[in-house]
Amino acid sequence: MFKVHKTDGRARLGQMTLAHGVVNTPIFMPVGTVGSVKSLVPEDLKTLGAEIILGNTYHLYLRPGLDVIRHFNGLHKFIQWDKPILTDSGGFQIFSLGQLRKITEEGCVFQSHIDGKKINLTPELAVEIQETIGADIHMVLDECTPYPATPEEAKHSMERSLRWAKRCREVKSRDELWQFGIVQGGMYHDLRKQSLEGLGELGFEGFSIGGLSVGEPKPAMRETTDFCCEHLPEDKPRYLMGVGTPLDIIESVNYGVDMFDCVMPTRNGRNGTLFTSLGKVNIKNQKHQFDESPLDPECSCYTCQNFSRSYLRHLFIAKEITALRLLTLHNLTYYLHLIHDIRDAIREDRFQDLLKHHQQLWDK
Ligand code: PRF
Ligand code: ZN
Repeated sequence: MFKVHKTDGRARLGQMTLAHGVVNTPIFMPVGTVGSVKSLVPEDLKTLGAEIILGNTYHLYLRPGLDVIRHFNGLHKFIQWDKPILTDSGGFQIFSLGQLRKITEEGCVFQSHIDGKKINLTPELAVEIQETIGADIHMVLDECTPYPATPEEAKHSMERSLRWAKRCREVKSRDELWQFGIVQGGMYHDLRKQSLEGLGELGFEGFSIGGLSVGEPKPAMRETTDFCCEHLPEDKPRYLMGVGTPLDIIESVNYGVDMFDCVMPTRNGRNGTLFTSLGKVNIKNQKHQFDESPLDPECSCYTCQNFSRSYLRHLFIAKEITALRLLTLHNLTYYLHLIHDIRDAIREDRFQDLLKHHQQLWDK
């Protein structure tokens, strides 16, 4: 069940009741590609207030494989995370890892990056894997249209995704688990409209907006998000896949997006780039060498409550694994706090003020 409790303009405050619990929206989902959010344990994620995490079909199918996941009756028990999990269907990961051999009407043929074996990921197999994982929400297999694409290329790709979505819907077997359709169509409004109307007939529990943040200019991404949200049904959750920066998230909530995932807080944290209430901080910078202050004076995370920029810089430069963990903890805290700030602002009818604040903070 999904319920929108409150709106402020087009921004929505809602709740999804899933097999493993309730998730408040807007939501940010930390990425745990192979079954762990890198450098963290489930206890950390609970302390951070994560309500749902993301896993990847592609990676989990190759390793540890379905026999191990079946042995544990699903991913939740295997990784000791008892809250909701969302999985992506795998097509996008094959495409972005450059493992793609061939896309046919049947599916994506690719070579395992682990043992070189040839695998055909069909829509039917993508659903079987995700239902075996036991993901509370799973994605249909889609083809992420590259950018740029001609109208003809985008049309063929979108139509194939639609046919695959239909095949995924036909083999879905576990009623308690949700399945989302993925809107494609490149930057073309007419194609996006055909995509979401076609998906609309299939009875999905929610909709993802795919094919964005693939190299297009920001205005194109914003316009496409705006257009999709305007035409998607109001009573179903909307998930903008793989997005984005703090400003991308808040701008997208302004159009009516409910769900986000991105490797940015975790990956950037491990690269020494931190998001703070004062903007971006590069912890490698010499100017932090003697700095006794925390990363972010407004942050309540373990890292900011205990350590100086100077010490964090030292750990990072010394390549200590503790640095990766401390910086990941901070960045995820920043993202999850941002989501809480967004919810509070919607609840109190001051979302536009929060949006303006972040536009000024990040556009400078
Ligand atoms: N499709 C799928 N997963 C995705 C995307 C997509 O288009 C994107 C695009 N940003 C991220 N993850 N299945
Ligand atoms: Zn912090």
